[in-house]
Order: sequence, then C-alpha cells, then structure tokens
Amino acid sequence: MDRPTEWFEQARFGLFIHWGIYAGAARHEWVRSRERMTEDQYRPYFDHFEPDLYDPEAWADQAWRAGMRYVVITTKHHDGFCLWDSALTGYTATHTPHGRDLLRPMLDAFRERGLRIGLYHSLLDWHHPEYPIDLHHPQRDDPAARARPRDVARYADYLHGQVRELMTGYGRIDLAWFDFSFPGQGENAKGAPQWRSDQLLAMVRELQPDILVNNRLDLGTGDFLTPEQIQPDAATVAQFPPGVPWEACQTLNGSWGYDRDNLDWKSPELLIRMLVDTVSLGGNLLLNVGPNARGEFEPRARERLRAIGDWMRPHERS
Ligand code: FUL
Repeated sequence: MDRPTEWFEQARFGLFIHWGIYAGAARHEWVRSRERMTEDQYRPYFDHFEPDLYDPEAWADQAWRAGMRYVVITTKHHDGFCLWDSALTGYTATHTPHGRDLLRPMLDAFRERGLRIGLYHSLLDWHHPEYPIDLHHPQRDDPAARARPRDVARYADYLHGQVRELMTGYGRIDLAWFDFSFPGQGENAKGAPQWRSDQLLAMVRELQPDILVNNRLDLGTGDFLTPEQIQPDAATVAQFPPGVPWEACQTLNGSWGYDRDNLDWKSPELLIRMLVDTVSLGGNLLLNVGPNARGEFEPRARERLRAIGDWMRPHERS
C-alpha cells in the first residue's frame, strides 16, 4: 500500500531531540553502556532529574524559525527512561522530581507551531529486567548479571504495550522512528523475531493508519531510510532503493545526547551546506539537538539554529 509521503518529502528539514536522564551525566546518551554503569550507579540521574527551565514553546519556536517542519522526539532511549507517563513502568519522568509527563506539553507546543510529530522509540532497553544482556548492555562484563536467565518475549510484550500507549494516548503521530535492530547470529542478534517486529508494525499501522515508519525494525526498507551521521553523496543515493524517501540524521557535535564538554561543533556554514546538499539530492535532513538536564537548548545549539534560520528566510519559498 502506498503511504502518504508527500508531506514528509516537502518538509525536508526536521528537528531530532534526544532528551532523557543521560542529559544529567552530560556526556553522551550511551554513557551508561560506555561506562558499564550498574543500575545503582545510574540512578542519581533519575533521582535528580528536574528540568526547571523546560519551555517546549521556546523549543518549537526555535525549530520553526530555523525552517524545520517536523520533529522526532525520543520517547525512550536505550537506557529505558520514559519521557511520558507510562502505566507499564515507574521509570518515567512522572516519577522523577519533575513529577510530570514531559512528552505531552512538547507535542502540544510543536503541533501548535505547525510541526508534524515523530516519535523515536528504542527497541533496546538496558533498564528492563527481562532485556537480555548483549554486547551493548552496561552489565555485559558482570558474570552474576549474565548468569540470570532473561525472557526476551516478556520484554517484547512490554515494548508492544508501551508503543500502544504512545500510539493511542498522544493524538495523531506522523512518524515512528524505531531504533534499532541488529540481526545476526548468536546471543547478540536482535532482529524481527525478538521484537516481533511484524506484529509491532501491524499494530502501529492499525492505530495510526497514515503513519510513516522508519527502516530499523529489520523488516526491509520501511517507509523511509535513515542514513546516520553520513552525508550521502550522489553515488550513495544512487544505491538507495528507488522511490523510497530518505532522511539523513545528523548531530551538531557528534553526540545525540547533551555532551557538555564536547567541542567538536559543526559550524553554521557546514550545517547549511549539509542541508543544501541533502535537499539537492532529494533527501531530508533530520538535525539533532540534545537539550540539557535543566531543559534548555544550550547557547551553542541555539546559535546554530538561529544562523540556519537567518540563511533560510531569504531562500525559502512557501
Ligand atoms: C543510534 C543510537 O544508538 C544513537 O544513540 C542515536 O539514537 C541514533 C539516532 O541512533 O542507533
């Protein structure tokens, strides 16, 4: 069945938001895995998560002024922390000192500003007790943790239940951005069978008939391709399956989550060049901001969005 991809192909430029308790650690969204933290070692970022400067209308304004026309938000990243008020876990924003659902006001603000809505949802989950220990898991070197049997089918039930909550409780969702499958051999393989991706996809399509779903469910190309942190050139694009829209997803500084001491920022000129190159080859650019733990886009991100908007204004046509 043909899906309505016109809005997506016309939008061309979107905002990716990676936000969760890892913003408190301020050193990459994979910090728990990279530093092999136990649950207890990671817990303070949950117990102290209180984004007192959170202002989703300001985020929406900055995105709109930069020329972005859709947004993709991490509802849950690999650490398992949920921005919304899930009934299926206590590991949510509602149970942090913030005490409220963080997703709903964000969706309201972005919709109000005229942006389409995409939800990123991690298939990996390092917090869930039944999620198997694999090569990415923070406890991969802990023999006791490895020895405890885990039942991925129970984790898949949780995954499906949470996606159902998101697809039924938050209005019209334009994009689903699942991340990620790593099919292959042995204990590390995580693909369509473990996630029951075909059923997950069928449910999403039933609940949100016009939704576009990305290509990371291990079910082929999906509705759009998501080349990550590479700038596709004409030769690369020629290899993409014909007729499938693509979206280059890119960071401002190599990290998706807030990374305070990272100095590797792309210049506004480079970002504009990346946008022009992407659009001229027929793709979308999904550019990421990692808000900090107080709930702000930091000055270096704001400056870049502003510069893109300043360039955009005389160049756009409605
Ligand atoms: C990857 C993830 O592992 C990164 O943390 C990030 O979310 C990126 C967009 O996708 O697969």
